[in-house]
Amino acid sequence: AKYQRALSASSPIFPGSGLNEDQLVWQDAAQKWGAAELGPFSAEWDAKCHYPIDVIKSSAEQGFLGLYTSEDVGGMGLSRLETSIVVEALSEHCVPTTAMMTIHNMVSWMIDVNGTPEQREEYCPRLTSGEIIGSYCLTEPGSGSDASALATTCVRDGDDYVLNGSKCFISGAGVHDLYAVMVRTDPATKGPKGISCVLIPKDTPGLSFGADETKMGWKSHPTKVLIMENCRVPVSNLLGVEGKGFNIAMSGLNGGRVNIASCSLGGAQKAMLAAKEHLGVRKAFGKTLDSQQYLQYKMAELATQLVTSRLMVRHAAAAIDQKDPAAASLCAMAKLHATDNCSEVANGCLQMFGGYGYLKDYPCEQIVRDLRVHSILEGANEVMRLIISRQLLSE
Ligand code: FAD
Ligand code: 2MC
Repeated sequence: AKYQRALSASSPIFPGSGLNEDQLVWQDAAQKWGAAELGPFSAEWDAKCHYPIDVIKSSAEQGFLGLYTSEDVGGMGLSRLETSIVVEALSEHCVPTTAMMTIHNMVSWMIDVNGTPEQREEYCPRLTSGEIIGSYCLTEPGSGSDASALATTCVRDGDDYVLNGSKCFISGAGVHDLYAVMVRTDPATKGPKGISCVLIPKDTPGLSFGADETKMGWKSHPTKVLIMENCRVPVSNLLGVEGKGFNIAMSGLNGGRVNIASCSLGGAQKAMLAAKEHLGVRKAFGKTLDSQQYLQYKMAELATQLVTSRLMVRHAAAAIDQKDPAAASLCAMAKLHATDNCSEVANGCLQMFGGYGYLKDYPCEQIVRDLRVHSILEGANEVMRLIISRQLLSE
């Protein structure tokens, strides 16, 4: 049976607005899979801090673990715009699980475009098929926003690299199988040019993990410190060339930022659908809440914030597809605008539930917690302002 959409095309927040047939097919597939495999379990995973890694792995059958990875290594070869549409639809059903899938997709793409033929062959088919899952490791205890100040050392010893240092806040750490780690191969060169990207399999001697962080949201997957103590990998695990690791990391993050912003869209959309339904049934002062003009106008404002966010996210995704020279700034703008606005949308929807909004029995409470971190990670929104203003003022 055809999947029944939650909204008709005449709704101003219909996410299929302006999409072509192929895009609508992908959106439907993601909606349908998310509604069956994520939505019914998301609250329980959150409450129990359960990481549904098996569900993530099973999504490979739908193509969701290699959305924009090339087809010759098992990916779907989708555009970033199509990827954003899929990610938004999935995250309507579970924000943190979808977000984790986007980090994995980013790692898969980084290896696809920067890897040697041997690396592509070794890793990409296993990543896209869900046999292995990847993490992205840039942040260190001493360097978060100022990422190119990273201090993890990577010294060549014959045919090996020996790594020492630590990464913090690593999503999926301890569970995932492959870590794309940004390290300093040239200690004499401070800043971005001394940085390289190295692939470290989980079972590598010298690699260990800290305890699970206790978080406000994104509770259904682990976040841990990753520790490298004389961790030895073959030189063939270098991704790209020495000194280009920061560029690889940043170009991965452009897509990452669009995808995280897409996760915010899905969360906000879900919150709006729930609030809309609630206003139609909850009575106060003798009539349902949707007859209060204040709430009607508030809904209109929130819907406008949601739709402007969606437009910016899709514009930024298309900018990557079109190799637009302003893509990095457009991605930063989309992330800044969408993550902050969608958090406001989710919080505004929570408010419309009154006291019930604060309860875990209703969806907005979890969405507000899950969306909050999107303004911090994959580059804090203050850094997005830095990226935009640098490019704006230098042109
Ligand atoms: P800091 O850099 O110390 O910044 C602190 C505050 O100062 C922020 O508000 C920041 O915006 C502001 N600030 C800093 N510099 C400036 C400036 N020049 N102008 C104005 N304001 C400024 N990292 C990974 O590498 N991989 C992961 O998988 C990953 N997953 C994460 C998951 C979670 C749940 C969280 C919370 C974080 C994750 N991170 C991950 C790390 C995340 O990317 C960093 O937390 C983020 O980049 C900010 O770095 P920081 O925490 O060191 O903050
Ligand atoms: N796209 C493509 N290239 C980029 C880029 C981008 N978005 N940002 C920087 N670069 C390139 C830049 O063009 C330059 O290239 P080249 O040397 O070839 O000319 C190189 O990278 C160095 O750039 P900068 O000179 O701008 O480097 P700087 O040290 O000033 O840092 C800044 C730039 C602040 C923008 C960067 O450190 C940053 O993005 N910080 C935020 C860190 C971050 O996003 N962390 C997220 C961790 S992952 C995560 O949170 C997850 C949940 C997975």
